[in-house]
Amino acid sequence: MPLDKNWYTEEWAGQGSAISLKINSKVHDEQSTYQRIEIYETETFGTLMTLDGLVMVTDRDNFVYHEMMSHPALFTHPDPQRVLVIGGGDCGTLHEVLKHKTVTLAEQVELDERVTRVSEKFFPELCESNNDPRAKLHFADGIKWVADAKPETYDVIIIDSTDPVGPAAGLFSEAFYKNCFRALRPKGIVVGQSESPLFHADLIRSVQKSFKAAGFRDVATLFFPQCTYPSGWWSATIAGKDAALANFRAQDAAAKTFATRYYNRDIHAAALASPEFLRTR
Ligand code: AG3
Repeated sequence: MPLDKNWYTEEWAGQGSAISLKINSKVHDEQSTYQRIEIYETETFGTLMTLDGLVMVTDRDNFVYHEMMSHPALFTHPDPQRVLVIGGGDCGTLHEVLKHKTVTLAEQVELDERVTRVSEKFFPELCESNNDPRAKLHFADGIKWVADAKPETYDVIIIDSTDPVGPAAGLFSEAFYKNCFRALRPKGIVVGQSESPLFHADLIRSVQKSFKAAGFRDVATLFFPQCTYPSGWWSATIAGKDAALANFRAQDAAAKTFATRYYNRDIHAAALASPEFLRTR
């Protein structure tokens, strides 16, 4: 229920809370084969994209999410060359991945081509690297893509999904993580967005358990603020095929050759600290 017609509101079902952003205008509205894609110009958060009424990206705060979905994984792998992004149709994660000079191939597998086309128009800075010769954009089912991938194809797999409902639900399953495990080369790293620590702690625990059950040796959750997502507090769960996650390339992160606005070596270490209610070790 909107506060008034000049506000966009995402109500957080069952949580008695919501996020509202003051809107100047709605600039795009379409029903794609998969979902409703809407774009708004907000008063203070820049452009906003929602999918089926849920906040995906705003200009103002997407950097936190996209940097935390990519740099911790890439600075944990010793030499990330081949990277797969599942989902991520707005291309913000891809853009961060391509900042790493070691990367020779960054494949993105997004189900809904319309999300990418709309993002190219309304979020040009997220799509800036789409023409990088290392980037390959595929529009296909990520679950099937990973199931069909040759064993030991990728160094890093990033699961930049929507909430675990509808077509994205399978991206939170042990069966999918087993296929990720198989598709990763030795020393491979997988990371998936894992929702709000405050609202979805059970989901985070289940994602951690499923990664372990799928064979990953070390699993950890990264925590970071994301003020326009449910509860304003978000997470990504990272797993190492056969490597310990605490040994990230801290020196390289400290001496990184590209700009970030949130991620740095100390943020990386701090993000790995677990709240008491989610401690696993
Ligand atoms: N990833 C979406 C996270 C889920 C947000 N959930 C919500 N608003 N209820 C977004 C893709 C960004 N590349």
